[in-house]
Amino acid sequence: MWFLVFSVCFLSNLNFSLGYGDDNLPVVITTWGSDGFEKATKKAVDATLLGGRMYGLVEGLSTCEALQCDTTVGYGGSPDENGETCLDALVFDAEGMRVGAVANLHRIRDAAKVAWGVMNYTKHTLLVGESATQFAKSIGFVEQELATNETKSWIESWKNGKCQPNFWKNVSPDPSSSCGPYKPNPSVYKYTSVNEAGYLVEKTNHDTIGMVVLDLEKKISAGTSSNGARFKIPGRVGDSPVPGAGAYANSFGGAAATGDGDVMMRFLPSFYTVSQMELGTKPGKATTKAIKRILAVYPKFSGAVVAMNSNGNFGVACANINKFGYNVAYRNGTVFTFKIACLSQQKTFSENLDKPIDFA
Ligand code: SD4
Repeated sequence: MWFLVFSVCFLSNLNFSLGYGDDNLPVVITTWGSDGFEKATKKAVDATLLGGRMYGLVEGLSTCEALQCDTTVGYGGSPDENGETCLDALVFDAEGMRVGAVANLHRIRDAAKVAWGVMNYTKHTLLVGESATQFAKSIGFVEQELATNETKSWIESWKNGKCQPNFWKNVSPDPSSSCGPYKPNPSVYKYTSVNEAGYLVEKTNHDTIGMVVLDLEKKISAGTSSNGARFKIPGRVGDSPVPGAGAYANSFGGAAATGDGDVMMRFLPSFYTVSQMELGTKPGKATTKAIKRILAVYPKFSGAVVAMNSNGNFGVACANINKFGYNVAYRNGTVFTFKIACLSQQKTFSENLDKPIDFA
């Protein structure tokens, strides 16, 4: 039976229904198909059984942070230009639309738990930067260095490689071949109509666990944890901690995103996906529509959205990633990892697809 489940999903990669009764709840879906992400997915199911959907979500996200999933969640990964790792996280409970988030969090490892702290101990939604660190300390989190020796070596080789890649444009010296400091070019307005996706998302630089949890009562939580984009300009915040961009949930469904967050936060793909599901669109179609809206403006955009509705049907769509992995776990503890082909207008990716995507 599970083989059947796997095959159906792999071939269609658009929508999938559990085909199981409520005995399989809770169900959790997460982004990215490697080991740490799988462990986080399983942990989320187990913890949801113990303590409910928010506990499950936070334990799942925290598992990835502690394991430094692919070095791209949690401490040590994705240093900014100064070599510092800063964290973004969001937790979202559809019940009561309760949200907590932290962005550009310095020197605290437990971003998801601090985000939950924002939800539980304040009337705010999002705290940022050094002030978020002060908040975290005030509720008992320990301040510590997030950079590792590996982080330091990445920054050294980045500097030795003329600071490539980086996120500057319309500045001098030419950011595509030189390090800063940079100065703005005159006549900058002449250049600003060019739409460029910031970076290509792949295994070595993707950064986010996005998660949707459906609990025993078919209530939904969703969230993210990320160390952002590697070599970002200090102060940069991605889509992950932004409600509606990184994740979103309501009584109809939940969605979470990963990819080029500088572009994604302009489209609120998680909100859009959930809104589509609310209108009756199946999760796979809803995610595909969300991704296509971005591709229509940024054809080179790399990213993905995972979604689940309150019936436990799930769907995933992605763009310009060479086979996107995601995980689904059920109450019995089994984690299924799927790899799907992505929408793409770049031939190099279409050549590697398992099956042509239906763009209709
Ligand atoms: C960000 N969306 O900070 C995150 C990074 C990511 O796959 O998910 N990359 O832009």
